[in-house]
Amino acid sequence: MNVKEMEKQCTIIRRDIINMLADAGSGHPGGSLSVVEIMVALYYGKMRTNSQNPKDPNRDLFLLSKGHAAPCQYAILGEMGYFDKAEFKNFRQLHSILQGHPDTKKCPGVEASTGSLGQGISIATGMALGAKTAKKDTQVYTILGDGECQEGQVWEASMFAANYKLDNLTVFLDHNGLQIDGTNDEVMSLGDIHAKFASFGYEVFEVDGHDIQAILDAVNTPVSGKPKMIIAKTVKGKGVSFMENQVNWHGAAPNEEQRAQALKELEV
Ligand SMILES: Cc1ncc(C[n+]2csc(CCOP(=O)(O)OP(=O)(O)O)c2C)c(N)n1
Ligand SMILES: [Mg+2]
Repeated sequence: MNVKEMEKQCTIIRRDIINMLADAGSGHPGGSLSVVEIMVALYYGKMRTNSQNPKDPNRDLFLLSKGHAAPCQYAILGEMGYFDKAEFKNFRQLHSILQGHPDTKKCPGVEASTGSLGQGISIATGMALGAKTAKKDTQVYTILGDGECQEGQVWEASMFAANYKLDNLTVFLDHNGLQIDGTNDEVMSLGDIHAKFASFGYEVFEVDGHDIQAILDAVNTPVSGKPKMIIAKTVKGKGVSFMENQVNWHGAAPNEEQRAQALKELEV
């Protein structure tokens, strides 16, 4: 897909997210909508994937460390043919392959079960070291939330990634400024997050997290001997006017009226 096609795909993914959440009556719209361009750029514009053989040994690996944004990953995996899109209706239902947070035992294309904040990046660093040890050229990608960075485990994983020179690991920070119950600054300020990640040994980039070309440019910039951190400035709830930058849309589903309004704003 070229960038224009990916931009259009983002709208399709946003529509799927809204429909999944409205059908389920629960879930996390804000943080799902803020990562759409990052994940579309990775899945459609960068990673080696194989929807017909999700365990293809030559695939790259993606882990959603901020696992509550699962609807975005499910929308992409469904649109790419990892499973039947009819499954979208079963999001958050008992025994569904589409659990509220990604479940690697249930959902094809999900590399690890995530949702307990901090764990995804830790698993990603282990996978990146594993690939290097096996002398494979596997690239590992993960996305952190900014609230998630308040988890100590994020920093242990970062220290590990630098120590083992994991230049096959790319970490995105979805920097939307909001978390579950307020702004980052109201809850626990991240301070100079760029300097912090740089001091932990990352090569740090900053991009507009809704600019697919900028995301791909950062992803494609070669880095040697260091893990890569891409700080993506994003808008929580991006694409749906009444959800944008609203902390109360962290974990609430649209009702039927709100679904209709959102879909009207997301015409393909
Ligand atoms: C270890 C852990 N503690 C608490 C939660 C509950 N929780 C889910 S999302 C969230 C806020 C995360 O904020 P952020 O990382 O900024 O996510 P985003 O803004 O991208 O939605 C919290 C506290 C969790 N999933 N895991
Ligand atoms: Mg956030």
